[in-house]
Amino acid sequence: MLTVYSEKHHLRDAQTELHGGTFVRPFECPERAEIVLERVRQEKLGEVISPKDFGLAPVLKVHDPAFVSFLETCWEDWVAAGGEGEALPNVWPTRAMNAKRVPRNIDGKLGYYALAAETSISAGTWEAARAGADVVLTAAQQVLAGETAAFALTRPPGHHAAADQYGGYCFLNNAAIAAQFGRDNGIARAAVLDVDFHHGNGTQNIFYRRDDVFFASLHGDPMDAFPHFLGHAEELGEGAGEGFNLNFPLPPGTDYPRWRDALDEALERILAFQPGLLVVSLGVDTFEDDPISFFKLKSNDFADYGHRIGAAMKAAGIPTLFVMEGGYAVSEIGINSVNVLTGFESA
Ligand code: Q9C
Ligand code: ZN
Repeated sequence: MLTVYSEKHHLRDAQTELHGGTFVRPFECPERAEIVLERVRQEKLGEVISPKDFGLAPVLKVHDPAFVSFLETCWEDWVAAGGEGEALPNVWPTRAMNAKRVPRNIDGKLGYYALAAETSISAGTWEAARAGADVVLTAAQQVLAGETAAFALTRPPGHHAAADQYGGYCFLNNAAIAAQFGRDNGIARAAVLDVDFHHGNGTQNIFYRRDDVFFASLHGDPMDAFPHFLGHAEELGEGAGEGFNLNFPLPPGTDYPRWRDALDEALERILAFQPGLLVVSLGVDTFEDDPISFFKLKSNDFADYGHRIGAAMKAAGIPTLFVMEGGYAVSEIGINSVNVLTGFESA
């Protein structure tokens, strides 16, 4: 399997995350991608190539232009306004405010566009996120040109980012950008399977009213887990999109047999949809030792579920694009994510 990778992810190297009432070095750190790359090479997964520049057009098919401009200039606006640490929101347009305008002031803008407070915006964040979108688009193009599968080894992750919101370590929704790119390049129906521990609220929201992109997610029940306000089982899609959204919220302590049953059901529903492309939001924070999550998957389980995805997609001739999302047990992130890919290859 081909891997696409850009060194530019190093530009996303924030120093502060609000966690447990203190500032910590972010869980979503540059070593994550370095360790995955090392494992890709060690396991001889396949060639590793650099991304092409796709410009912003495919990003703007998914994201709001004013939101993208905000991300582009946020850091310099923050510094110009006297910010000393990294840019963080501190006020939100809550249910009681019914906001209709995007404020001019940077604190107002941060609150308007942020969905959570843990994720700081730092120098280089925009450039890294942009390069990450190019990584995913380059991998998507390979799959559309006939590759059975490809791996977009990208960070920062994307699945929490909505059309005009960032947070949960995510800025641009890489999986959604790829699915949309497929739609715009000859694929009538695309599916996104989100196996990250957290619900892919951004991806769900982007496609919620559409019947051309099916979204399925297995995740920690939002009653107990971030992002807390989306990802319930009764969210089935709206309007034309009704029936094209599928959530499996799972309780604390969920082990592999239970998780696998949900995966099998999701795969069945995806096959029934007959997509021309599958995008897998590949977070490995379902691992038993993940520091911020509560599922109990072991390293071997990742190979098993990779095999299941491979068996299902290969039998149906559906090309598959893996997009890196979360996973914060850094020392095991390479083993776990590459196990999914070699499991897929072995099917
Ligand atoms: N104090 C992804 O896996 N905070 N994002 C959770 C920890 C946010 C995870 C609470 C977690 C975001 C892509
Ligand atoms: Zn996650």
